[in-house]
Order: sequence, then C-alpha cells, then structure tokens
Amino acid sequence: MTVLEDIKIECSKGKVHMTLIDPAAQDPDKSATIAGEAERAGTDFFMVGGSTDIDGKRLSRCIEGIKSSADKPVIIFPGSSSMISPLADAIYFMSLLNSKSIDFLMRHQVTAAVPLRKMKIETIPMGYIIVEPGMTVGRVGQADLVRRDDAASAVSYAVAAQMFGMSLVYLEAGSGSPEHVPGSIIRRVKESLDIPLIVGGGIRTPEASAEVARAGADVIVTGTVAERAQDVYSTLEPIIRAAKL
Ligand code: 1GP
Repeated sequence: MTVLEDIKIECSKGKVHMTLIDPAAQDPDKSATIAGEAERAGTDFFMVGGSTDIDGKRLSRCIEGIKSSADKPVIIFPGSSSMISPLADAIYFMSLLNSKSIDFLMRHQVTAAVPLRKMKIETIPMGYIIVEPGMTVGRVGQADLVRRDDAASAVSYAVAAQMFGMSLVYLEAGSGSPEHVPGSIIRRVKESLDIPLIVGGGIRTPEASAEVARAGADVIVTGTVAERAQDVYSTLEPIIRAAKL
C-alpha cells in the first residue's frame, strides 16, 4: 500500500493527526525522542521538514532518528529542492499555490523531479496554501497571503489544486502562528473539495485542535507544541484525542 492510500484510508475512518518535526530545530536524538512520544500519544504520520533550507544529509539523519524510535510513515515536507532523502516513505510533491515566486510554484519541483524518480520515493502531489499571518514560511515562500476573512480566495486555490489533479490540499497559517487558520475558511474549503484537507500552523491546545477538526480538517498537523513541550506525551495526547473526538 502507498502512503497516500494509507492517508486516504485513515481519513475515511476518522480524523488523522500528523506530527511535524523540523530537522533545523533540533538534533536527531531530540527528533527521535519527540517521535517516540508522539507515536505513543497517537499520532498517525510524521512530517519532516520546514522552511529553513537544510541539505539531504541532515534531513536523512533526522529521518534515521525518527525511524529508530517510531514505526509510523515518514513524509518529507520540503522547503526546497535540496530537502530530499531516500530514507523517507514519501515526499509531498508540493506547490505553494499562492507564492509570487516561480521558484516555489514550480522551479524547486522541476529541479527535484529526476533525482526523486531515481530515489524511487513515493511522491504525493499537494497544493499548499498560506493564510495570514503566514509567519516564516509566508515570508520565505513570498506568499500572497490569503486574508483571514477571505474564504473565497482560499476556496479558489483549493479547487484549482484539485483540478490540477493534486491529491491533498494543505491550509497553513505558518509554524508558530499565534492563531490557526480560521474555522470559517476551513469550513468553506472543505465543502468545496473531494480530496483530503490538511490544516496546520498555530494549533497548540486541545480546544484549537477540536475546533480545526470540527470545522472540517481531515488531517491536523502540530509541530512547535511538541518541540517546546517538557513532556511531549502528556502535551500531545490531549491534543490528538481532541482532534479525533
Ligand atoms: C507548519 O503547520 C505546521 O508547517 C505546524 O505548525 O509548528 O505551529 O504547529 P506549528
């Protein structure tokens, strides 16, 4: 079974939680600890990456760390064409749909396409849409941010992603955002899509996690909250449980 099939099956059963681990934010040992605790807390998949550009070797060491302590599939969430590794189970082959830069729309993907095929890694086509405030990824990705009151624009991007044949849509408020993507946007986008909807950025509490899930997110992503937690298990477990209620 492919990772995408696995995601779709899990989404058909209920809400899915993914833990984002940023290799630029900690060493492989800490990544391994977070992964083990997150898996125990009920996370379904790992995403590895972020907007700080790192090379494939550093990415591979982080993936090795995660795989040393957890069994769930690892998906690369790349910030550039250099963030590829054969050790992952899959990679989001993603386009930042509201970027003003051709690099994030298409060039990184063109650069990575042949190396990825040689690696024989599963590529999951994904449309990535950044909503205000966008944080670092909004700035680095030169996003023409979707305003928090502009659900219509978010819907247009998401429907375009589906028409392009992308398998997933990701609504992103930005890692460490003070606020997650508004429920009003999540609801409208979900109503307009037949493919799974991923939502992340700024989800730090069980209340926020439940709100995002209730609004229509199929996949709820958290990253920073685990990186900053003293006790990863007891911080993440209620957040994951709230998403799945
Ligand atoms: C970032 O959506 C993810 O791409 C996770 O965001 O770090 O705020 O949880 P946080």
